[in-house]
Amino acid sequence: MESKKEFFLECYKLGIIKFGRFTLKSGIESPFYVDLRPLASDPKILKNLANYLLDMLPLDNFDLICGVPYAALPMATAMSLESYIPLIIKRKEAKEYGTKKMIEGIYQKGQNCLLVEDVITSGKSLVETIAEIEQEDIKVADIVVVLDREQGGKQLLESKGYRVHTLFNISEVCEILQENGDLSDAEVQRINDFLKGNHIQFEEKKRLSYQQKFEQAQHSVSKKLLETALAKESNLIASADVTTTKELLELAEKVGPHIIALKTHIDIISDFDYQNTIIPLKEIASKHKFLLMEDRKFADIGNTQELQFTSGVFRITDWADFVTSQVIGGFESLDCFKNVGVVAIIGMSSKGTLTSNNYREEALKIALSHPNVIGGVSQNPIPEEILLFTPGVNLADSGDGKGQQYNTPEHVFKTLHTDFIIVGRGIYKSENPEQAASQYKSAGWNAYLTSL
Ligand code: 5BU
Repeated sequence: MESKKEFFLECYKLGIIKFGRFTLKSGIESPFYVDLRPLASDPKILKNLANYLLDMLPLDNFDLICGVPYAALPMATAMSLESYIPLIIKRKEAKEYGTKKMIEGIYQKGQNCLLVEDVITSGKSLVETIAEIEQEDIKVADIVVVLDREQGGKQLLESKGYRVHTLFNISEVCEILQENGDLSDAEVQRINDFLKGNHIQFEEKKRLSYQQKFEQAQHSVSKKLLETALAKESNLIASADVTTTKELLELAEKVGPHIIALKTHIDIISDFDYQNTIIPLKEIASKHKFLLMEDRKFADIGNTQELQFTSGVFRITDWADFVTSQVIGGFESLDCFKNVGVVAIIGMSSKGTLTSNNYREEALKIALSHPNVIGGVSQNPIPEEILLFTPGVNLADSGDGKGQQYNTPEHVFKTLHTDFIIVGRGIYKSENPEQAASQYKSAGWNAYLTSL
């Protein structure tokens, strides 16, 4: 057999240990994550593993072998095949019918059983398993473990009189990986601190600034938005969900100085008239230097979307700087939005939305590859190549009783690295929309600065 170190590196290639930032079942954040189940999928490795484990043990002591379910089951089976020591199986839950047995297989009371475990952390679950086996009058004195996470498990079991044989422990594994150039000195230091029980600081991923995003932006509308944000020191988009032209124009005039864009649902304006609604709205937008975002959420085939975009009474193509669109119609359905920027709907803020992980992943693929797309609407982080627009923002972070779910500006900048917040009722329903817009503008800008 190859050396233990070489064997470990073979195992490591199967992806059994990952380094980074992981939240364990206990809620604790760990700098590494171990899952040895892939070892069972490589027959040569599994067989070698069985022999490495057997080599460490006084085999004459054992009448039986038992693996802790599930990860150690194939390991125990392989050890049984290599050593001819009979295997027994411990159930995870007792059978609900019939014998109600916890242990399956052929055994006699008083026999000695070797217990096999893949990973030991605190040792608490092993203590429980041993108790269940001992209840059947099977003796356990030795436990063999593939990887010791060195978090007190071995000591706990030894204090109860068990012998614990471990093939690898995490410090030695880190040393091997460091020598091999797979782990940096800083990562090893962080892991050692974690194992000593010290609080560890994970490096927060830094977001790109508006300036950096401006420099890398390809689309003219992205550039315009970022330029406006920097000039006005604002990342606020006010959502004007009002239903008359008068209210729309009044709101635009009041909030104009504080926003980078006004978001409209133009089809809810009951007295819409291109001359009287759009022409003055465009004048206010150019006076206060903000863009117009029509939240149309197109969701059809390309040809229909093109008609909805260019025709009808609204003629969105003639005045909107950018529009929102679903990507449910596929990549080519976005081709028609040539003269505007498209904000793709990746994830929605409402309770029970169907924009699942899987949907968002597929939607992002379209958004990231389509040249008309400048950004996405989402409640989750998205890649930095496109801009992130986040609605569902309110300083009072509760809901609206109709399924809307709110977050504060601090929250969305800190956790999502959002670029622009969209605020509707927080502003237009406020007694003083101008003052509210100014408050959201400061809150958004400060949250952005803090997130840098
Ligand atoms: P509110 O009053 O701040 O809840 O308004 C939010 C606006 O953002 C409203 O116009 C919605 O149509 C829009 N919105 C949203 O709230 N959530 C989403 O996921 C998407 C759009 Br997409």
